[in-house]
Amino acid sequence: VQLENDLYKALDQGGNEFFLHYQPKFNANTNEITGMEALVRWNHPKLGFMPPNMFIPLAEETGLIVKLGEWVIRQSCLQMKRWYDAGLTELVISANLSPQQFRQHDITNVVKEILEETQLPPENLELELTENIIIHNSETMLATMHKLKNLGIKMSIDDFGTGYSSLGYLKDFPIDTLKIDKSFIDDITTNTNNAAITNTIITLADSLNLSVIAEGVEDQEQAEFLIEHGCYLMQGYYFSRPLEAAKLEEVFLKNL
Ligand code: G
Ligand code: G
Ligand code: NA
Ligand code: MN
Repeated sequence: VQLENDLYKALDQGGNEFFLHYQPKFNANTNEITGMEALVRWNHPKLGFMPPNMFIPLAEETGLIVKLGEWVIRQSCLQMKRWYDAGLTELVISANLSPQQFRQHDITNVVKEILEETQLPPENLELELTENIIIHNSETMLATMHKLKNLGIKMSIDDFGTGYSSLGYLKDFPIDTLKIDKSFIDDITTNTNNAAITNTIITLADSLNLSVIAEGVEDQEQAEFLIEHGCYLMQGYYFSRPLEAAKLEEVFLKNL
């Protein structure tokens, strides 16, 4: 309860206890960074650095994720606009959209207003939807996805392969990218089942004309396996951990 109160207070005070780290995404073909995922961190006034696993689930349960998520999208767009203005017009910033956030009635307007306010071109923003959002296929859900997509943003399905979504519906979703869950990538070179699942997702994405990216890539063998099997977009500790903006610029955006 204390933590819940602190979270509420931190959000009420405008969010300056929060900050974002950015984990780059790479194209292993061109060796270029294509964008970055924003990941929220909380510097608690008494407890210090809080890992997201300690407050994201709480934020979800209490509904505070709506306000926190809005803060994340706004900060992501503000940061990406700075990079855009510095000439990095091809990069796409991704923010995670939680199920609660997706279900809030005015999510489309929230995103629309943030885009207008920050002047970030919509195609430079991606929302990562967890597969949980889409397992309960419904008209409302589909309508929300289309409204979001019609803003001109990109959308991906995060942690793909873990959520038992019905593959038959996938073709109806206005999405751009499938993000293969880390759990399959972990032992991709030793576990033939996970290798087969990964290949299936890559093939599926290809036949639906979607992009595919692997998350949680930790070593060269995994990267090589993915390239061999037609997945060139990757994210993971092998390339980079999530970094603060200044560090990301220093290491990966050298031409700034
Ligand atoms: O950032 P990792 O670094 O530790 O994140 C742990 C978990 O918290 C992941 O499941 C990640 O998706 C989630 N997470 C991090 N930032 C956000 C965010 O801004 N919104 C949501 N909904 N989840 C986030
Ligand atoms: O739920 P989501 O897919 O957004 O989770 C992102 C989480 O995964 C963050 O906690 C991020 O720090 C973590 N992560 C990203 N790349 C790797 C990796 O290569 N290995 C491990 N163990 N975690 C990673
Ligand atoms: Na994500
Ligand atoms: Mn994920």
